[in-house]
Amino acid sequence: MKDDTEKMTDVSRRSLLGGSAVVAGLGVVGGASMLPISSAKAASNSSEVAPGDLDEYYGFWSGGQSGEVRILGLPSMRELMRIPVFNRCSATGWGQTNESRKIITENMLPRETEFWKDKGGFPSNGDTHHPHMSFTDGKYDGRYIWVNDKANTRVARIRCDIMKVDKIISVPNAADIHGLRPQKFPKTKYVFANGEHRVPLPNDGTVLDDPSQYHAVFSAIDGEKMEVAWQVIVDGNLDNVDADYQGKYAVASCYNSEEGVTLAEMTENEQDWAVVFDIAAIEAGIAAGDFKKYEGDVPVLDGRKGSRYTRYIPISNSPHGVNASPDGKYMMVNGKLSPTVSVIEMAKVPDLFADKIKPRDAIVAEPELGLGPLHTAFDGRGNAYTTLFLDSQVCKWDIEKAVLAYAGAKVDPIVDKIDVQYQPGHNHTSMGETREADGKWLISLNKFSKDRYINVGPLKPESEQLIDISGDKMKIVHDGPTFAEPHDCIIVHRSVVNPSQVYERSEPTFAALLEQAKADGIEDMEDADTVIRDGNKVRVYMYSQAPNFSLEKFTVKQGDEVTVIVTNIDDVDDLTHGFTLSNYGVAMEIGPQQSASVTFTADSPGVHWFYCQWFCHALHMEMRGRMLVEPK
Ligand code: CUK
Ligand code: CUA
Repeated sequence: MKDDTEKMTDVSRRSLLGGSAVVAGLGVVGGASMLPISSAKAASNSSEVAPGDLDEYYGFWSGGQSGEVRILGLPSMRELMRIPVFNRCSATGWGQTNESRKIITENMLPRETEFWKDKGGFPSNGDTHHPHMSFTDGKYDGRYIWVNDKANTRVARIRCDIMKVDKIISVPNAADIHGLRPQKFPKTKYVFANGEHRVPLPNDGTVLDDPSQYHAVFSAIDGEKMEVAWQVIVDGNLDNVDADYQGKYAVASCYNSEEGVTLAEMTENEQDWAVVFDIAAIEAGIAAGDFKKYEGDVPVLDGRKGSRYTRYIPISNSPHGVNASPDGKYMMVNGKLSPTVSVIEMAKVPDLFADKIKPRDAIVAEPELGLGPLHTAFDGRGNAYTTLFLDSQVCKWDIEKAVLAYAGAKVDPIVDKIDVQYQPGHNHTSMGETREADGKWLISLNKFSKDRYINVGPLKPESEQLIDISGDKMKIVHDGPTFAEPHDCIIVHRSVVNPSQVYERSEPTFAALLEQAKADGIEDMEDADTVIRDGNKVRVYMYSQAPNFSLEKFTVKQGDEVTVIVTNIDDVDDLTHGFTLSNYGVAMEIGPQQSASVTFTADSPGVHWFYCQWFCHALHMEMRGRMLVEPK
């Protein structure tokens, strides 16, 4: 590996030395208009955000196997918030409150509901990889962020006004959602989701160890309704995906064209492929009834080779990331085991579907960048930035030069390389997956931190590095450790996102609670200090206002099913209260103007203090009360 690294550095040095000759030569070949706009002004960003100053960008980070999504501020790289998604959160009660449990369980498939019935009701882990925001006209519109769960084949939606999940759906027929991207144009209608692993269809035990009967399934989710709109069976498997800037196509990578089940089988072929989906053809196919149904009442079309819904473009060798350039012209398919990135020209795709060109003719560039290209980001000035996993580098390259070189011109598209510490997976530029790519910041999400931080034991953090890309040369300006394991992120200008300070009382996620209160005769939760008994069901209504709960105590009987409903009537920003019930494993967040509830069985008799766990007032320690449980 060391030899390779040294070799690559040499190559990159040579390319850089040849840089001026390349530009001179290019003038002859392509004409002056082909020259990249130079950013030689040596612009430089400041990554310093002084205490009290605010960041310019929001970063939305997936949390990998932690199951969450995190919000960072950029360029300071301060972690601002964690959004529990597929995980169970001790701080906020996500996964425990009735409101979150409803969101988590309401769209489970019947077989899952059955499976999880005696196991807590739902899985409490997840594996988030790809958080992506909703688009309008190729730009972020600040409404939603969708994210996949590879571990349990789900997709969640985060509402950006409250920065909480409002929908989670299970995807039938597919296995293990990995790649995920929303449509960019005209407005996100579909969220495309790749079922990475091949399984039998239906996967009910009738087929087991016969991989020839396994399938990978591509899904289009209606992002507004949060329902699977349609699915397509493909050959091979599905890794990453991106949508074009016209709303017409999606492109997914496949690293297992072999349809193997062992490592040796999956890596056997020199070439795999990218599969292109024609959205209009698929919608026409559904209208014409050309589909079958399996689980979940979803039309499933056959998009295997020879179908009119798809085209397969051969790509060497086990490709991974798929990234649309912000001008909408190209789709980059990153080689992984091949040192190349294959550039699909989207304008050629209609000819591909019309069979006027061969699949490989849609490729207009294939620069050799270094070892292990995984993902590519863009600066909006014609440059691409590709992570090289094996070389532990980011390679900056000129897209148009790569196109010229592929056509035979003697030009070197490589502009710059920088070492990152170590083994980068995803990278992302500020606004870089939108038409408004602004070329200021690049983040490299590195899988290994090794010696970069003081030792914390055998489990090391991952490492993320902030790179200034405003000048000709890339410059690392910040290292940050991170817990398992952000795969991907987006960097969104703060002007796009405008979250609330307090909850609206009309908030839909607790509307059902207010209905129940009304039925219990409580018109206004702001006056609630009521205990309703309904057989062995007890509903305890109280409000919180720093530093008080409206009930100093309440009494229930051992064995009662108790629901505690707390409304935070403070309407000051940042005045969150909590409700923790000692020795019952109960805790939840109640944000300003929020109502929240939790249900448990009072099977432990005696005196149990409840207290507020968000430090809210000088008398926060005194903000508590007693649950008295009478023994049977
Ligand atoms: S994947 Cu992890 S580095 Cu899940 Cu987008 Cu490429
Ligand atoms: Cu309310 Cu602490």
